[in-house]
Amino acid sequence: MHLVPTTVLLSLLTSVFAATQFFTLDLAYSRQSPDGFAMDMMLANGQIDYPIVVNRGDDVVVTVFNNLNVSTAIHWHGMYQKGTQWMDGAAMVTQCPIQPGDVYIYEFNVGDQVGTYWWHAHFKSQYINGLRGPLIIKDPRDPYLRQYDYDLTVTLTDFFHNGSDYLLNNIFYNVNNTNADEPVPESGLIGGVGRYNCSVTQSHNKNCKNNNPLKQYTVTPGKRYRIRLINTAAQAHYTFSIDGHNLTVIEQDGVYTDPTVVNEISIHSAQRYSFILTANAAASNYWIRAVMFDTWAPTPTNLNGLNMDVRAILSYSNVKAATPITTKQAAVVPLVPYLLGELNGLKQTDLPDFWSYNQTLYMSFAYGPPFYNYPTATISIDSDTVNFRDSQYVMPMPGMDRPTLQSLIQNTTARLPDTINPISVHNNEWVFMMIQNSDAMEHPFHIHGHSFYILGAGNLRHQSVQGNGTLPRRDTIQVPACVGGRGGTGEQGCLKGFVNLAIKFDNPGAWLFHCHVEWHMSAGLVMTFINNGDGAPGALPDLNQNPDAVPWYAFDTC
Ligand SMILES: [Cu+2]
Repeated sequence: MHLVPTTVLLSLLTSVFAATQFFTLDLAYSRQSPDGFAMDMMLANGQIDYPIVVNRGDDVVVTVFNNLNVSTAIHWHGMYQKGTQWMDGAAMVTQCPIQPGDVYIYEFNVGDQVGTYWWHAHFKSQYINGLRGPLIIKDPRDPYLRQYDYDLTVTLTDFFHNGSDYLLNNIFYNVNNTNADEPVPESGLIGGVGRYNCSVTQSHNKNCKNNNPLKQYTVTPGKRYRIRLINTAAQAHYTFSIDGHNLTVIEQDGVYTDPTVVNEISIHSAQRYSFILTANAAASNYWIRAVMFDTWAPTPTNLNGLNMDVRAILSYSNVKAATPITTKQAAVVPLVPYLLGELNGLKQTDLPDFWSYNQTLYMSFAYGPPFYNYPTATISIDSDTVNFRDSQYVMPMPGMDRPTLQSLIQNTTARLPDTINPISVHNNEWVFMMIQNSDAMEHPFHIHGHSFYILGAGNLRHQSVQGNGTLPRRDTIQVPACVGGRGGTGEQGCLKGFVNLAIKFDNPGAWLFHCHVEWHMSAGLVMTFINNGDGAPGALPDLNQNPDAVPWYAFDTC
């Protein structure tokens, strides 16, 4: 008998399941009242949180019809897009915006990526209007497959009663917004449903119905549920819990984790967790809680009627559905993301030791109103090869500039504009990166086209967190806030928050790295990693040899 290596068997298994999956996203305006207040949203196929569900190894073909009256682009958050860099969906980075009336066909292979992702517009903060939804990759080789009976997705978001253009141009970029305050949402949604108190704002009344029914999830006693939690908010950072139940976390951002039992999960914008919930409590109705935590918290008088304590209901199928009377578990067992190790993943000792990294980057940022009183976010970088100070990212402008990836493909050694905060990396090099936070709030940073390892986090000269198990790996991580200043958190003399990351740049292309708070991104808290492939054959398409290597609509429509 011949012995076949396991890896061969596994790849055979993948190819058996892999298929080409076709989807259509028809982007259009749709009048909805998810929290009781009726307004025009931008939705795909007329549905809030339209889901895309595929299997490991699949080719995914998504035809996007832009029936809006504004340009847009759709990003597949967490997908590496290896070999299809122009499908990443970052407007003016990897493609031209899709003009009103135009079509863009996104086509990519998910490779070995599995788990919980999401799709969202990546242009001018548009996703907060509703251009967002789950992207789920099911895994026939899921090591936890036998530990749950059902698989469901729960989105958390913040909901605004105004559109993104108004919020950006009238509220955020306002000369009177001298504190760079972010727009405050009117409500929070769980599974696309929330409840707004219409009596708070008189002018809202004619479009508003009180006591909007909350989202209800019904469970069968004794059954086990994998719940995929996705934070699709513009800014809101949620503390999530379910009364009377523990949550066994098994996945973060598409990466299996060591099984970790908690009863509270703190989740930032763009992050995802899967946990297993067993319906083994007394048959009853329980509160699902998602409590917003953010910088609006100290000034609750100015909250537009926002109730930061967002609720949904977990109902056992053998009792009558009713408003729960449960309370939150008294002893909190929180999830510590900096310690949530990857299942069978790498340890610190498997990575380069500190002196062996190919490049070290020290990044800090400033957020505030230094420029003509308009909110501005800037990045400073110290590294072996790059130095820039207080530099604000400016998106290449449609009609004037080219998308960054196009500039790179056309001339892989050209100097790219400083305004995109470019950082060149060599193909396959390891980069050590420390992000320092001198601000009073946590900021969730996201990398396109890669995931990063989290080596440690904490506050300088103060406690730090570093596990001795396997390292966490994911695509979005919050940097701890600056704490303990003389005048309180975030004041002068506070201890800066930091997170240390290790990134292997094994994906040629132009990849954004940015804060996922939409307002901060719009203010310029963004930089661009540039990997030109170092001339490796096929690293980037050669448009002279093969003009059709990239679809014409990627670069020719702006
Ligand atoms: Cu931020």
